Amino acid sequence: TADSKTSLRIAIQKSGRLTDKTIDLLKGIGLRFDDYKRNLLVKCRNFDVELLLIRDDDIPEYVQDGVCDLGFVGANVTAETGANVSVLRDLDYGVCRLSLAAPKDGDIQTTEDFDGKTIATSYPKLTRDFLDKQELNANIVTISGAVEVAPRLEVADAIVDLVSTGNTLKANGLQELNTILESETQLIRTNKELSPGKKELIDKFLQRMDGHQQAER
Ligand code: PRT
Ligand code: ZN
Repeated sequence: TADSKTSLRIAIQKSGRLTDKTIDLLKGIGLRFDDYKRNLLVKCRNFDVELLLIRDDDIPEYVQDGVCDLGFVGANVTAETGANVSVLRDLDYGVCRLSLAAPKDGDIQTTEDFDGKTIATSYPKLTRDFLDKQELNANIVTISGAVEVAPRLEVADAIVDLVSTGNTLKANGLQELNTILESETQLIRTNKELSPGKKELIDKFLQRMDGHQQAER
């Protein structure tokens, strides 16, 4: 059928923290492609796969809409977009947490102290969900980067941001008070109905991934 000729389209981050590890993983399971740094859409030479290299923020929706069949993206991004996708595998890289933090020695020392305060974040949806669950009334200021300087600029009283080592918080005089979400890179799949050919390709792809991960242990 025409469908079985269609290759599997996989979204990965074009340039960022997840890019090298995702490329390494794909090479590790035997996929061969060249020139992935210069092209947006890269065909695999030995497997019915093409890679779409895009910003990580766009990956969950592209997979939701079926523009891509699979995607490698942080659980934090999928959760924030609220995209309707399935998680096929949790992977062991890109591990971090989304946390509430406030100036050390300031007037915010516990979660309750956030009531009536202003929080800067790039994760307004997850922050709102958390505040609602805790029945806290805080204002959210959405900013796209350099969130950790917002308290010093007096743009906000506190922040919600990703943390891995904690060094960035420390360097900005902030202390972590609550974890909102634990995150890692995930392999996600579209919930759109796929052709039998594509389903077969996904099964093959997963077999390779699982074999690779067992071999690594
Ligand atoms: O351009 P594009 O939109 O694709 O990339 P991006 O700039 O949005 O994302 P990028 O490449 O920075 O991160 C991609 C993904 O890596 C995130 O969505 C997370 O899933 C994961 N990840 C893991 C992290 C971190 N660890 C992390 N530490 N993403 C960001 N950080 C930042 C954090 O925002 C803070 O500024 O690192 C700083 C904190 O690090 P520590 O080690 O000092 O605590
Ligand atoms: Zn991004």
